[in-house]
Amino acid sequence: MYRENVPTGFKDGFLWGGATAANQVEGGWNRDGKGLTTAEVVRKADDRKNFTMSDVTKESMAEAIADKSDEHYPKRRGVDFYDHYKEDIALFAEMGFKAYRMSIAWARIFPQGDDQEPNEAGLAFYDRVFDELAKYNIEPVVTLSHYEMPLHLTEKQNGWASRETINDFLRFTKTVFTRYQDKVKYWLTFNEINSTTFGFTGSGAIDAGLSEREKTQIRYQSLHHQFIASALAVQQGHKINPEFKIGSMLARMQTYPATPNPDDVRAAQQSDDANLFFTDVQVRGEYPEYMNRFFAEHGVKIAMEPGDEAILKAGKVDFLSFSYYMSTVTSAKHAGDTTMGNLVFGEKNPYLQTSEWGWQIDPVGLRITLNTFWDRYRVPLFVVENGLGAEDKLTADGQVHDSYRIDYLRRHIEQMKEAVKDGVDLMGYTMWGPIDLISASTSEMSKRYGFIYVDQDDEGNGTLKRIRKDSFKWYQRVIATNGEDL
Ligand code: BGP
Repeated sequence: MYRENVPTGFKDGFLWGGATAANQVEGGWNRDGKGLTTAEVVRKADDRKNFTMSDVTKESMAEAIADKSDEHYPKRRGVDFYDHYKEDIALFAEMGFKAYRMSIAWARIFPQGDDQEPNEAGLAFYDRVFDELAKYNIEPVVTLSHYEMPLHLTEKQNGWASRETINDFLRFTKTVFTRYQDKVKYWLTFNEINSTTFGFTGSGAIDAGLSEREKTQIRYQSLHHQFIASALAVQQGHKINPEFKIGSMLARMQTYPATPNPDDVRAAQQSDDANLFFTDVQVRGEYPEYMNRFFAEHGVKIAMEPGDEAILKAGKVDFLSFSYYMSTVTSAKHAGDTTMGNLVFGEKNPYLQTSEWGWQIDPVGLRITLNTFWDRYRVPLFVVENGLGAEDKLTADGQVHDSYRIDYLRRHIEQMKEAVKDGVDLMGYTMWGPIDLISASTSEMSKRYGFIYVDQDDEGNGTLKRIRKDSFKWYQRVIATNGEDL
């Protein structure tokens, strides 16, 4: 639409805040009737490799179930938000948060996943959290499934590999949509839904020992079930409260060609398609053609039921949210040096620096991504994760001087503002991990993202004391000036 006045900055009511996930902050893994989840049976990795359901076997699961401690499973302890939520929310409020993205642990509400009645103590916990947020006018943004599910559903039906899980999920979503309909307006269905095709713990489908082809098959079938569950949840939610805004959530992988060689450019385009596929389904409401060729070439056959296509069409999301940490590079021959990343490995970009974990820092890529999404989908966008994992050090004066984090966030917010001036409709920004938490990929505590330091080490030793880092004051000012003073 033609307009003479271009936006000059973030809109009024912009949702500034931070994002966490239940299995990375809560702890209290067996309190008040909660069941065990898939995230709580993955052992702490000895190296810094990503975790997947391939790290879980029937034997390791049995071992984990028998182990009633949190010693080898840091996601069972989190940072004890379960007992510290009042203190933590007060700190978020002190920074001026307008929004707090969090997830509900499905197994607090339905401990086994297939229970017919919800666990009242679990529901009551989230009531307390939402009421606390309301005290400070902080809007909750709730992820329904963030990298976990009740473990019993994995034991019984191999998680999302089974179509039956859709019904279990919808019983859960109906319960929480109904219970919290006056307390929560913004919902996300599946965190980083593309993680399922990498076999992450959100899929709950064990694939250890399968061939690559079999893994691909089971992962895309699990994904299809999640697509259907998400589309049905969108419809269910809108019926319960038409004011609900329900979004999708993608781990965005901005990909560049290694050179201007058209073969490399095409390789990068293909890699980008492989990332946009998920939002194509959830925002446009149908499988895109280019995936048919991929499925045929990889021997994947999606078992669809009659009516599935109509469900996807009728369950389009209201907005698109995504995580953005880094960008990556692709070439036709994959000749370059590789580097680590969020979900995927990629080739090195000589123009970019990396985090201590090898993730390539690329603020301009965020502007490119925002423009790509807006151009392709024309729905409001929400950056619900972005941040820098670093090994923060407490200095002798008991402080954390994290100028590197301020620098990372500032540069990304600057580019977000550029995208807003480019005309992108951006709803908000919830950076990842406002309080230090357990890393999703490595289960380390020492990979810290927060404005708030938590005194706990990788082994779980520490007082759990919360300490404001230098970045705390900085973000407070950013929010107070609606992103003008960076
Ligand atoms: C995203 C996940 C988060 C989170 C973040 C940082 O992929 O949605 O749960 O943890 O990445 O990743 P990590 O914890 O591995 O550093």
